[in-house]
Amino acid sequence: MKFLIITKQTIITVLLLIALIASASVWLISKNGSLAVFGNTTETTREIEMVTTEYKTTMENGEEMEVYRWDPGTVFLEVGEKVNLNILGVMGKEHSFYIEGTDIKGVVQKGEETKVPLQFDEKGTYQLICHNHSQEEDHGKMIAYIVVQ
Ligand SMILES: [Cu+2]
Repeated sequence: MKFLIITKQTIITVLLLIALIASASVWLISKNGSLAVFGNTTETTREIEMVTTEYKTTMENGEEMEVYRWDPGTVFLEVGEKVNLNILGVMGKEHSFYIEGTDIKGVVQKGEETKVPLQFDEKGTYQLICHNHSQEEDHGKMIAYIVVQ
């Protein structure tokens, strides 16, 4: 008999607990849902891998000719897109570079990767120019083309 009296209160308590857990679950699920939507709209940064390479040849007169290149020589970006240009120094000891028409500059050293964050507001072709290898005696200038479209 004593047990029955307690049961009435227990049922109410259990019902209240169930209601509390249910509403908490609904709140958590909706919260997770909105987080997922937020995650989908977060801007992502695209990674583009680039290396420094070299072409070498021996001319008919026995002279050696070498040129340094950025590889790939052309990269494509969307206006406003966030990109990390990761340049790994493979050939050549050092490449000091700048991107024409911007404040972006840096150095790529052999065996090291240089991360260059990019974001352009205007369409156009921007030249990634190496100071060290853009003289007339370098035969081919070391330039990559960043095409923003
Ligand atoms: Cu260079």
